Amino acid sequence: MAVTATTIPEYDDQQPESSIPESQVLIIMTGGTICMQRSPSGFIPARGFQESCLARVPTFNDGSHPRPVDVVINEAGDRKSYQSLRTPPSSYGRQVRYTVFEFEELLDSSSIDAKGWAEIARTIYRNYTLFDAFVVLHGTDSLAYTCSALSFMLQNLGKPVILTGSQAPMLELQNDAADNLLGSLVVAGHFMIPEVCLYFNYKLFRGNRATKVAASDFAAFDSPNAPPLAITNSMRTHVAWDLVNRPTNIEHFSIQTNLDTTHVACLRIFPGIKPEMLEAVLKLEGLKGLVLETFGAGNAPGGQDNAMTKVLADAIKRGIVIVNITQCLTGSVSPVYAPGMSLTKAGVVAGLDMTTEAALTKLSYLLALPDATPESVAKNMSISLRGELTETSHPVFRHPEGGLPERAKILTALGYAIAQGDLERVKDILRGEHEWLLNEADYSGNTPLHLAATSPSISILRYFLLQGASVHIRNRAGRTPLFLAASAGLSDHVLLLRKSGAHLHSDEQAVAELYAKQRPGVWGLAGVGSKAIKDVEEEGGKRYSNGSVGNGNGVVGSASS
Ligand code: ASN
Repeated sequence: MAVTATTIPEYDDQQPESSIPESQVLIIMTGGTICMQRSPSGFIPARGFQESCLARVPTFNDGSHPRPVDVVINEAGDRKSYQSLRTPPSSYGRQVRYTVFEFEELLDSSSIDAKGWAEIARTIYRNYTLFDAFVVLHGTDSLAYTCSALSFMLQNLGKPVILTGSQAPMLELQNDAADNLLGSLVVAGHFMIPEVCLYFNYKLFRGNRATKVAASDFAAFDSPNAPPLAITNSMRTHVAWDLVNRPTNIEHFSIQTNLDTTHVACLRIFPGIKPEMLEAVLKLEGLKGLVLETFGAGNAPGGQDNAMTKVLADAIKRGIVIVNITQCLTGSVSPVYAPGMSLTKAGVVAGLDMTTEAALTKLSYLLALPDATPESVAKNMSISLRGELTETSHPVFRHPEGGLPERAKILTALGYAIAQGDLERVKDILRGEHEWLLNEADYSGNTPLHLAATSPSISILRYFLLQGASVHIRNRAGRTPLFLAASAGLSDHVLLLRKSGAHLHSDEQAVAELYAKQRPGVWGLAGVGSKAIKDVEEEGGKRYSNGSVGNGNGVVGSASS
């Protein structure tokens, strides 16, 4: 899709670049009320959001005229230079630099479909290594569907993707647009939450748990079966790190774009529904999956001679996957009542506590996977792929607030164990309640993964990656773990990090190129010069036949939640 560039303010090369640490965020504008303006036919999306809505607002523009940023604008990999803006420093001592990339066609979100989701996914994929995080501006009407769809389409996501919108346009006097966008930018630019999230009315929800609950209230979204991942108040943003989902595979970020929404349907059971009605839907040509919204804990009317159950069982025998989710706002389907049990016996899959949006988009995603069979789709519908459902309920440990000295002590002990290459001791320290340590940074902003990047034991590095440690967090000097491993000349460490999706940050490139003159080998593996990621993968594949790495969580730079 083509794009339009914004023009204000001009880059001023006489001004020094800011010395305050900053994160770079790409804002992707798809449309929605947030950018709308009045017209004779009602509110319609308007172009030029950065220029008309952000450049003139001090909280979105510190007036420093930063240099433009490159955005990859198409499948061919063409780059275009965009004016960027910088927020004033946050209370965490960081600035967020961003630019707005507008889709050619801006939509009211009621018109978005799988093609639009694919365009968002592709834009993120093309620009993944150029930015620290992504904010997607979108209408609220179908926002929960887009969040859910993207959460599945973005595979092994290692960076924050935050969707937001507003109930009132940014250019209206009383609006929620400014706070929703600023909150999203701050979260994206400060906290390494590697999930597709929805930020609205000061709350950050897991995208595939969110649902629109109000047509005009500012509190338009909720995630009834999962607490918010973060809440912003007047002091700061509190991140519930123990709830954050992290990929734990040794895999690069990838996307799956061809969701099969044309072969799925959703039907809400109601008292008195005739089995023939259900049968008519299930006999639709090409139908492969149905989300059935049932009563309470998953019950549907049995009908005379269990006619309804028979219709369902016949469809399942024909290879249609039927997923049972509850019409209730909270809770899960479970076969405790006889009607629910008969659905299970007929082969209906329990969608547990998924939202309709998550169930429908997950079904579309799974049906489109290569080699998908009704059995594999049915099996995966009951398994949590991206935190979209609760498989079993187990108590979650929360570390008490305010224990900084204790935290520092544990982190120091961990640091020593890493430096000594003592994997067993590392495991002991991390075991159970100390998982929060993966997010922690020491006084110089080094996370455990930074320390492990130069540890004598590569097993510690692999262990952290498998626990979901983020490869993208930078220390106070702006360095990634990959940079440290390459500086130390540790080729195996570099390869393992690269295999997990690590790349040099654009701010590190110039220095890395200088170092590469002395040590072309290891810096080549780290991504300097002609060494393409593919070559490194192949080399890495020879050394590491299997395994998985997360590129998980933590705080961007050295801010803490
Ligand atoms: N109709 C608008 C949309 O979804 C609603 C909004 O954004 N508040 O695009």
